[in-house]
Amino acid sequence: MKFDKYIDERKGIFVTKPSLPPLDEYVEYLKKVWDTNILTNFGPLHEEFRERLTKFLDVPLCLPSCNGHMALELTIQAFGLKGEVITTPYTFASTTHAIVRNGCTPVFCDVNENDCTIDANKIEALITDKTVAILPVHVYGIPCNVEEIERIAKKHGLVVIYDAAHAFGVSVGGKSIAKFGDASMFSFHATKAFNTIEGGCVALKDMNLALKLFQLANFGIMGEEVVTGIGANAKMNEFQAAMGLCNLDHFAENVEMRKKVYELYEKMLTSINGVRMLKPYRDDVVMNYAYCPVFFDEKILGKTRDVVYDYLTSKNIYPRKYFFPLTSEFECYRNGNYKGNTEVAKKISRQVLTLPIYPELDLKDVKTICGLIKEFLV
Ligand code: T4K
Repeated sequence: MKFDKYIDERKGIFVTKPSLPPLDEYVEYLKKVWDTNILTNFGPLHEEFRERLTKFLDVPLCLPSCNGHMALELTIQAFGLKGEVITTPYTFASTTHAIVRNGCTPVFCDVNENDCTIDANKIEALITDKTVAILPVHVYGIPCNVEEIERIAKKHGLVVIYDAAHAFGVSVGGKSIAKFGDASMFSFHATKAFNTIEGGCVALKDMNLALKLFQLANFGIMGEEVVTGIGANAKMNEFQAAMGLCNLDHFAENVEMRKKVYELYEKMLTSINGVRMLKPYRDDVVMNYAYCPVFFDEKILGKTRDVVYDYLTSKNIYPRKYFFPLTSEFECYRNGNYKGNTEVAKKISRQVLTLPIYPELDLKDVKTICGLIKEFLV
C-alpha cells in the first residue's frame, strides 16, 4: 500500500506556519533525553511539562496527550457518556468524530453569527431525556458563553466538555478558559498557536476522572503486573514535551506578534462593506489570535467566498475554508438523520476564509494580502 504523497510543495504564504523555538533551546532538552535514555512513558520532561502546563492553565489537574483528538475521545470515554451530546457542526472533523467514536449521538446546535460559537439560547430546546453532555467548541480560540452553558448544564445535570483545541492561553474576565466546564481539551498540533509538534492536553478538576483518563491513555496499566481497564495509548513523548517546554517560553511574545497581524487585517479589511470579522461575547476576553477568520457576504459583495479563495491562491496566498463543509455535511454524517437546525452555521461556513496568521508573518505581507482582496472586491 502506498499513501498519496502529502507534502505541500507550493511556494507562497500559507494559512499558518508552525512556531519553532531557537534550535539551541530544543537541543538543550534533547541532551537530557540522550542522557537519560528515556524517550517516552511519562519521563522527566513529560512531568516538567505537565507541571508547567497545570500552572499556566491555572487548573487543578492537567494531562498531556499524544494529540488533541485522542485527548478528546478518551475524555468522553472517561466520563462514561452514552446518549446524545449537544455540539456544533462548525468545527474540525475531530469534534464530531470523538463523539460518534464513543457510541454517542451528536445533536447539532446552531452557532452565533458574531463569534461562531454555540448559540447558548438554542441549547435547551435540544435537550431530551437522552442528553448526557454538552460539547461546545471555543472555535478559533473565541470563548463560548461559558456562564450560560454552565447554568444550563447545572439545571439539567449535564456534563460539559469543551473542545478548546484552539483556545490555549485564552481567558475570560481574567479567568483561564481551562477553568470552565468539567473538562477542556487543548490541541498542541503544529498548526496551533502553541505546539508540541503533535500533542494536546486535558484540563480537569476531578481526581477520579483524571485517574480514569490516565488509565485510558496508557493501556489501563496501573502497575507492572496490574491492568485495570481496557485502555488505548495516548501518551505524549519526551520530544513533544521538550518542544512544549521551549514553546511555552515564547508563547506570550508569539501571541503579541499574532495580535499585530490580526489587528492589521481587521483595520484594512473591515472597512470594506460586506467583509466582517468576529467579536467575542464579552469585552474582557484575552485572545490568542490562533486564526484569522474573515467573512465575505456574497449578497453585498456580489462575489462569493470561493472566488476570493481562488483569486488569492492564484497569487500564491493560501487561506483555508475553516470550517467548510460543516461536519454534519460530511459524507459519513449527512445521511445519519442527526437532529439540529444549523442555518447560521451553514451560512457562515460558506462565507469564511481563514487568512494566513503566524508570528513571523511580515506586516508588509499582510498589507499585500489585504491590498489584493480590496483590489479584487471593490
Ligand atoms: N478540535 C478542533 C476544533 C480542531 O481544530 C482540531 C484540530 C482538533 C480538535 C484535533 O486536534 P489534533 O488531534 O489535531 O491535535 C489542521 C490540523 O491538522 C488540525 O490539528 C487542526 N485542528 C485543523 C483545524 O487544521 P489540516 O488538515 O487542515 O492541516 P494541513 O496539514 O493542511 O496544514 C495547514 C497548513 O499549515 C498547510 O497548508 C501548511 C501549514 N503547515 C502544516 C503542517 C502540518 C506547516 O507549515 N507545517 C506543518 O507541519 O488540519
